[in-house]
Amino acid sequence: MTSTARRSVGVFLLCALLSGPAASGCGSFGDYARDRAWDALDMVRIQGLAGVGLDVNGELTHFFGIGGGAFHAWAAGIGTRRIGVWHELCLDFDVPFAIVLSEKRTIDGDEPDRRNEFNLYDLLDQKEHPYSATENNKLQWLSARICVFAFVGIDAELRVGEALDFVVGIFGLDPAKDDKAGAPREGDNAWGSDTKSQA
Ligand SMILES: [Ca+2]
Repeated sequence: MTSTARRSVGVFLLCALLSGPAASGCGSFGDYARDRAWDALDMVRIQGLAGVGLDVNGELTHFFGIGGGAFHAWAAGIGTRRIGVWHELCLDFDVPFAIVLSEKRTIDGDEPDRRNEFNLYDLLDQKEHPYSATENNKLQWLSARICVFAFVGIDAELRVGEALDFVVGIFGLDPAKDDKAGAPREGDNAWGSDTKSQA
């Protein structure tokens, strides 16, 4: 079993429990329950880490942060629509007062699976794209993250925008536009290179 498959097993079992019985008798309720389960999982990322590197970093939204570092580590916990164990490379660079904020994260691949970068100078110079990200909706901007790593560590993120998506999702709304998206499949960019957002 590949690492991608392993980390999806827990999520798959959760969704199978929710959608399996319902799907046979009422497919739409099965879809609804599965999407609520994914939305709930989107609200936090929390990972225990063990590997090589140093990182101390705090971020409030994708625009304000302090600290930085880099690590290459095994991660265990909750990622984006995945539960399990995976190998992760993370590069952080946050200068106070939002001069530069950058995060690049690779999970089992060469290209960054997840990236967001903001440069205040580019904004002040009115350059075309002071912010860019691989994640595809502005709800991603509302988050609080802390990472402390020195060969072992923890990386935790409360995703306020995704919590909002979960709450209104109960009533059938989908501001994150991620319902029916399901889990990242083998070989997929989990966040979709074709959904790059720029602002
Ligand atoms: Ca949703």
